[in-house]
Amino acid sequence: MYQHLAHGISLYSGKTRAYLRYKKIPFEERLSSEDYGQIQAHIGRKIIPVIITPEGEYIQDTTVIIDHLEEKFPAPSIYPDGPMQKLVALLMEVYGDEWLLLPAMHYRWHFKRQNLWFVLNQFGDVMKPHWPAFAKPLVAIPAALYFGRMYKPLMGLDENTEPELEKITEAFLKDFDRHLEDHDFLLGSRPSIGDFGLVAPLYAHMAQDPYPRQWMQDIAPRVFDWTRRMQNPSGNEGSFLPNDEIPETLYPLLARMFRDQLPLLVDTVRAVADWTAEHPDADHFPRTIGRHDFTLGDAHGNRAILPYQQWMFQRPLRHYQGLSEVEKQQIDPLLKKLGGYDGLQTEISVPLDYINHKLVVAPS
Ligand SMILES: N[C@@H](CCC(=O)N[C@@H](CS)C(=O)NCC(=O)O)C(=O)O
Repeated sequence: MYQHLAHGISLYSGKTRAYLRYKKIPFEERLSSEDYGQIQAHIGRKIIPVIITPEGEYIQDTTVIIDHLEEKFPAPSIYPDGPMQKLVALLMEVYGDEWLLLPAMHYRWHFKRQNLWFVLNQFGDVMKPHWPAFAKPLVAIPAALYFGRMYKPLMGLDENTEPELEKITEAFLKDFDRHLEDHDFLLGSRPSIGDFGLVAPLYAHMAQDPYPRQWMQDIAPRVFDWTRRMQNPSGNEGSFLPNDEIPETLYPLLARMFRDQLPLLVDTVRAVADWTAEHPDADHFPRTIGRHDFTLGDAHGNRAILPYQQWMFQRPLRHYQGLSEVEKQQIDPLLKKLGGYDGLQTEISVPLDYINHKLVVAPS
């Protein structure tokens, strides 16, 4: 039996929970202050979700957890065999994990009047699960004050960028909803790593917190249903589309990722190389390494640079750059049309690895 140290209110927990259920891997989910103590001791910081394997190993980071379990439970794989579908799935994982985090934080914390009571109760349940219900929200106030403020400067959200983020998120939800008219998941009737990446922000927070939940049900009811399908798989999931097909209804999602997120990922690669040259003695990367400017629709913002995002970006990049010339000839016209071609030529001069829960320069 695997232990899933996770919680319903936690965005990334929704990714691993959906995966564990889809793969029918026996697990127990729990989270208490004692668990957090163990997480601190084994991982070095209080972060969820964490998996404890039947052998007692602690694993953190949803991507590391999933890839560890994919080796043990290979079928049905969540990585498509088709090179194009695999690229799209890996790109959508990065988009869900690292970009849709912005709307997830915004739609939780900016709409406090509608969300705060729900969030305080959930946070209180994590922090003091055995306290009486009336007292739980009180204990959560300091944490809510912290999370409710820290994300804005980190993610470059302010009165200029927030309205643009809302427009972009609405367009994304409507496009994804349109796609789900014809398909159960991104690439057919079987979920891929891309679906698991997207469901992290789209379940908790977007399809659970009162304000975005109602909004999603109104403007993108199929996306709402998909979040439920992802969290409660029927067990009958089928297959990826034949012939490595990428449905045209995914083009707007990819184009949006290439326009909004890809420039930031490319600039993060540059910043990681610069930082490494400036800190030759550092044995691992801090969470942030300075700040960079970005564009969101018609607005300009400034946000923290997260080297972790390079590590995630390396996954689609390595896959794409490892393809044969023949495979690339099939893929490149679409990448050019949607605006992703140049970004995917990025050369990583300082590859990163995630070792002992720390980001380090990959050993050569
Ligand atoms: N990239 C990580 C992100 C995990 C993460 O940020 N988890 C949140 C809860 S949803 C957390 O515990 N944050 C506390 C922290 O980062 O210190 C993953 O995929 O596991």
